[in-house]
Amino acid sequence: MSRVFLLSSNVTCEPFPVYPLGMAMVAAALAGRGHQVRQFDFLAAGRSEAALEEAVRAFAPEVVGLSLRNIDNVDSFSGESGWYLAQARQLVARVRQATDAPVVIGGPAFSIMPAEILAYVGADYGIAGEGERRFPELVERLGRGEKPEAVQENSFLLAGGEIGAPLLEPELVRFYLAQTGMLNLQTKRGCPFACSYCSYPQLEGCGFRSRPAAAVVEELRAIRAEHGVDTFFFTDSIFNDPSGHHLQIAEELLRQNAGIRWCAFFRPQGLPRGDLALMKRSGLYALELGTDAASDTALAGIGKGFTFAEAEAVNRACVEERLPCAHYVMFGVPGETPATVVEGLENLARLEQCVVFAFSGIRILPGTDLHAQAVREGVVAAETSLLKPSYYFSPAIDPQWMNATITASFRGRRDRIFPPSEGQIRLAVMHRFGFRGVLWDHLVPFGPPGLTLK
Ligand code: B12
Repeated sequence: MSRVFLLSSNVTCEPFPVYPLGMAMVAAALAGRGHQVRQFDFLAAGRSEAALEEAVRAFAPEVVGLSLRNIDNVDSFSGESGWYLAQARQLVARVRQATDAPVVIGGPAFSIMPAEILAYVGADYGIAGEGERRFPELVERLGRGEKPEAVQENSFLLAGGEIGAPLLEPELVRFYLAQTGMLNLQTKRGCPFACSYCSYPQLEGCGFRSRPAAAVVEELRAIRAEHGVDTFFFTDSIFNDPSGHHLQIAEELLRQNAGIRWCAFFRPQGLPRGDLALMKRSGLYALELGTDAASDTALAGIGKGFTFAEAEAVNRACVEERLPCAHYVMFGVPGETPATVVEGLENLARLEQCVVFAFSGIRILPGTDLHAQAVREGVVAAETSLLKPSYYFSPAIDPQWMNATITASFRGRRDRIFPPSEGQIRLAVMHRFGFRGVLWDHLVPFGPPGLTLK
């Protein structure tokens, strides 16, 4: 049995602070193997490095685990303030002042560029991908005095039915409930789609590994009973699954009378009104839509596999069901031209009673098709490190013109948000006025009552 100190380094509050679920999942796995675990959340601790150092000293760990959720905020307008690795590196240095225990790093951000991040933050070991099996194994090998390899590459380990419950810390639950009124849970892992810019298949595998719906809902009910939480965000890469697992979850929520409200990230394709109605009855209160681009040319340019008309049909079905939805779209993607920017903005203008968050350029992630394309087109050199963000902009457009054109098109509309930092300002105001949850749903006419924000 070892003493393992877990540290969540995430301080990102865009679009809202999220409970450190990855840390809670590995904590549960470690505890299940008989290890003693202390979970420390740097954000909930008021970002106090002194408190971190004190907690590490007091616990006297044999291993420290650092959970790294974000590298950056994928917003090309942000610059240094939206880059989080310097902070993580600083935390490792601080931990080292309090202990000689080896530092192991993991988490979705780490798993995107394991070797480079390990070297940059100065940790001893890293585990890419799922931590539930690999991390306890590593802790046990270290306990036996073995010298494991520094970086363990991702291999997908757990079948859907083996994914367990997080070990939630009551103190952290209280912190996040006060911030957002919601917790998060995963109903499946994996992503079978092949969007050219995205790392989800690399992180979780190309096929869905679904948890049995009954187990998910029992867990939600247990969390509700223990922590008094009634609002959840399902963190699945894509919640709607052509095989219908999302509908099984909805049916099970109804069957077990779970009494929760929930939101998730959806692909805007194949979501007919009847399915939305079922999910709404089960507690769905808002949908985040990975529309990703605003014209058919741009959608094809990133390999989305659906048309804008399909996204528009989903928007219409949401309006008919009076379900607030938000479209996340990127401009400047492969294939984008001045004409497709204009066409895309016209398409977005037609979407009724919904919110649109627009991003300028795409954060290039290693190992993606977009990265290969960016190298081919000379947007980045093959040897350029992607630790600091590089953004893809179609060579056929002038980013400044594009940004000005988007800004002009969205002007005067409180439900059209560009750049993302603009949305952050509005959401922060709503938060100050006591609103909780995803917040953007208050900007839709049939959403909960909102503020009159310009
Ligand atoms: C769901 C999700 C969201 C939801 C979160 C909702 C919520 N309430 O939780 C929303 C849409 C709000 C969101 C927002 C953002 N997200 Co997001 N999100 C995800 C997603 C799809 C899943 C994350 C998750 O919760 N997984 C479930 C948990 C259980 O898994 P996990 O954290 O990966 O943990 C496992 C392993 O990583 C590992 N592990 C974790 N910690 C540790 C520690 C150790 C020591 C070890 C050994 C292992 C280990 O074991 C765990 C169990 O297997 C990931 C992509 C993905 N598929 O992973 C992106 C992702 C994490 N998000 C990302 C980003 C950028 C953001 C935003 C900054 C975007 C923005 N500007 O708004 C914000 C930041 C939010 C915040 N406050 O941190 C990026 C981060 C990479 C990067 N470029 O920095 C990712 C990887 C997507 C991507 N490829 O771009 N996100």
